[in-house]
Amino acid sequence: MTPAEEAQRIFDLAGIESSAGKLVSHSPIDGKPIGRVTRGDPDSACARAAEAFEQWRLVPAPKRGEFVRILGNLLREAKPILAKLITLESGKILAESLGEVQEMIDICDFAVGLSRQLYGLTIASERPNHRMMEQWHPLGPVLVISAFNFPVAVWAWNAALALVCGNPVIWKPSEKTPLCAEAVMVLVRRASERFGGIPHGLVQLVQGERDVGEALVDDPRIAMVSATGSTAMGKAVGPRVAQRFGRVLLELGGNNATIVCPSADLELAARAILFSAAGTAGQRCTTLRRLIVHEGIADSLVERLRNLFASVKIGDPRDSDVLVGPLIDEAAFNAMKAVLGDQIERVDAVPGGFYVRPALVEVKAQEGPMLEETFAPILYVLRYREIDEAIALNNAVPQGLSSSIFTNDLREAELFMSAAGSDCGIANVNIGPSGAEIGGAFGGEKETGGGRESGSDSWRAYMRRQTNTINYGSDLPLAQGIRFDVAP
Ligand code: UN1
Repeated sequence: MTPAEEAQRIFDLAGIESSAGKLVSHSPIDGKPIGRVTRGDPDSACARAAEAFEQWRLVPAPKRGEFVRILGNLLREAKPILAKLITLESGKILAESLGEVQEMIDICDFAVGLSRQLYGLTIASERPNHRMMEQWHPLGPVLVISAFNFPVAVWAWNAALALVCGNPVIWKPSEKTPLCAEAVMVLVRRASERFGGIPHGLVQLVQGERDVGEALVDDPRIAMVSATGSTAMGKAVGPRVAQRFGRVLLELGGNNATIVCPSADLELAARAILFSAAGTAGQRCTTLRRLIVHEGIADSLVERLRNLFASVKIGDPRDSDVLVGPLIDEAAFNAMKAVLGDQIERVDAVPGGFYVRPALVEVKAQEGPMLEETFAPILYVLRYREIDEAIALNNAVPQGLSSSIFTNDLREAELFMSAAGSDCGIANVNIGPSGAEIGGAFGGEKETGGGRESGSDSWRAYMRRQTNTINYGSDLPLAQGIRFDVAP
């Protein structure tokens, strides 16, 4: 079956209208159109979200969690079909698409538990008969801007938390993967029915291009913008939201490194490096792009990797033995070609798609395109002598998302994770930099934007903190012992 035929079957089954609208979605598998969607109206979406907020913020948080629980259960049921659509529209292999839906399910479970744990502190007051505490209140409508490479999971990380925190959600998906978003909205509507109705405008999808995104970003009714994508996009979004004192959560480009030390288990390292560098055709923000190897083991590791890169099966991501699907589009291919020139190895898999063999490039110094995030499977290899030098190389790029070290030396591992170690938001030991679980906070520093999504206490970004001081006595002592009495 062609991607278009297979997609049509999914739309019929799910009841998705995909033949109208001006915005066309293409499958990277063969480059052909698979459906169309209609451009949304940012202004009315913001108005509806603001209205929904008035109601949803008053619903008890565990009850809000109940809605997310229902959505999570529907995602469990829809996992195979939604994963298939992700593969058709984003080009990632089916195993990874199933993993992506699993991330959605996992974050729903996390958020349900969280809905009973939106804890504030109580604080000892310096004044007699006084008590201090913190409360966390809903913030307001949250705009989620998501990228093509995780067309649904990143929305779920944000939406599940935002909803239990009491906020409406507006979703502006990538214009490259609008149909996956439509499919998720079918499940949201079904969840609403099972829940007994949610406020109209609580969960909305607004399709469109850059101008639609800009109108949403600039709208003062949007309390928070959570944007995932390139550093260039974040540079445009961040200041616009700051200009109106809105809140931003940025999860932008990565240029992730792995250090391989002399004591490392090379078999383990090679497998992890292959997954992190070639998985999702090098189009994860956590993709491994820089390998920093100790000179004593570099030759044998590079040889092992060259063999793995040469044998990895590239092709139609629907085939179960394929590990690397197509690049998202021609522009991605051209970006890779601009770096590699004639060294680029295009693979003739499905006509119309852009399939490439992951590239391994040995370099002497960290410079030029290696300092940028090229969203394609290019792994640069650098050699090092001393661990301090390796850590300095890890940190000497503008981005700061993920990083990892392979070592069986406790001192090296701890140094890498210490204040003098990796400067990234994520620093792993004996696993690659990609494929994080939802339980941890996800995001990074420097040009990666500083935001943290998903697990741990990331939920706080979606709420407003209120400090309360309560006097239960009959005197009025002032803080810092200040006297302010009128003479009798
Ligand atoms: C992204 O590429 O935007 O850690 C997110 C990972 C995935 C998420 C990546 N869980 O690779």
